[in-house]
Amino acid sequence: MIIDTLEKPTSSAIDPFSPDYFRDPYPFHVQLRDAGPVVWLEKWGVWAVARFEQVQAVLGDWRTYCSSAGVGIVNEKKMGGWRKPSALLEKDPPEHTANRAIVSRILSPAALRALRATFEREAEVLVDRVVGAGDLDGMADFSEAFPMKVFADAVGVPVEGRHHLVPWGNMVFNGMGPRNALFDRAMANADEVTAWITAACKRENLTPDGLGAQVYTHVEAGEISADHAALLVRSFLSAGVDTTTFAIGNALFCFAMHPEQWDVVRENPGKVKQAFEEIMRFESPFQTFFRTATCDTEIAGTAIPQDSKVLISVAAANRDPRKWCNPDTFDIGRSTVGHVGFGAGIHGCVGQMIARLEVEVLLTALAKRAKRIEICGEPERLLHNTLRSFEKLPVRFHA
Ligand code: OVM
Repeated sequence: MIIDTLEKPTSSAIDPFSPDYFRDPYPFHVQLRDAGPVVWLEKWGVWAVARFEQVQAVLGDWRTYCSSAGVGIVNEKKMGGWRKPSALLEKDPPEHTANRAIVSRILSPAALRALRATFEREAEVLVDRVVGAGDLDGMADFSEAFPMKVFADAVGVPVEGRHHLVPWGNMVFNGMGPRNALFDRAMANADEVTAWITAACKRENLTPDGLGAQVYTHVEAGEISADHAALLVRSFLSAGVDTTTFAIGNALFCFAMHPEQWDVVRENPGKVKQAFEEIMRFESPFQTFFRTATCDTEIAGTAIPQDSKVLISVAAANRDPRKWCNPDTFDIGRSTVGHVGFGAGIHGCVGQMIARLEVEVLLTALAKRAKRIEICGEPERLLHNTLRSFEKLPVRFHA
């Protein structure tokens, strides 16, 4: 493409991997969106898109903005990554297509229907345990407890050592950021955690009836190798725990801060689904990731050279006033159509239906029993390179 009217790039000193940003990213999102359709981030030497229009355009154009150089800040094609690349997240078509088809079928609507009754039973058990139980940590005791039970059971992960899923998720998602203190802390026990995860992905360590075991039916059919199956199972364990844990934590916080909207849900549990979409828009758990330019290109007249890393702020896009009315208002009654909390395009979250099932079932059970969700202490914000939620969320569920 020949472009003769290139804009002078807008640059910014904003650091999206700094504690100030993690504590409250939203004022920075305003600045990034208002700076222009694409912004040069001086601190890290990467581009950033934060407006809805450009986020959607970049996510919709995998040929120009690839995933196979990693979706973190590091160009893994040039530098290598800290783990073997994911067969889904860090692949482009055609490999991505075949791998995604396998996982997508395993997470089909029929498969999820079969999980619902178990999820509902476990939601009742957990809600029973927490409602009226006094001061709790909404993260460890509720938000993490549920996926760690139902999702790990569904995949067929061994119960023994299951706690390794938490530091693994921390490695995966903090590992997409730059080599800062969060990155290093996440990797502190990497060898032990990786060894456990690697073992857990093997056929002989998975329950015979779970989602993980189903990946291995494609080995028996001669379509993929056992190593490749293990890599696909690893995606379940990487993408499926932190994301849902933090989404549930964000839901608790939103409803604690907006008790009148919790009342609406309690009176009409049919509204839980729509409420969850608003939570995904308003407090997207997975806020920041990257694509890499495969060729010299441009965004709204600004030249983006080949191999540029482009930071995508789905969280900023989800509050772009160019797209949403009163974007900073949490409103479970609004239309959330088009939110990019699950990403968009060919890499749009393949697990979004199981995530929705988990959260819907859990919040529905909670809505039946808890009149009020009270924040009973100072919430401790999660400082994290790519995810937004809480480290600790002191909470009381009132019967
Ligand atoms: C994967 C993977 C890891 C993290 C996130 C994700 C949001 C996928 O290993 O495939 O999707």
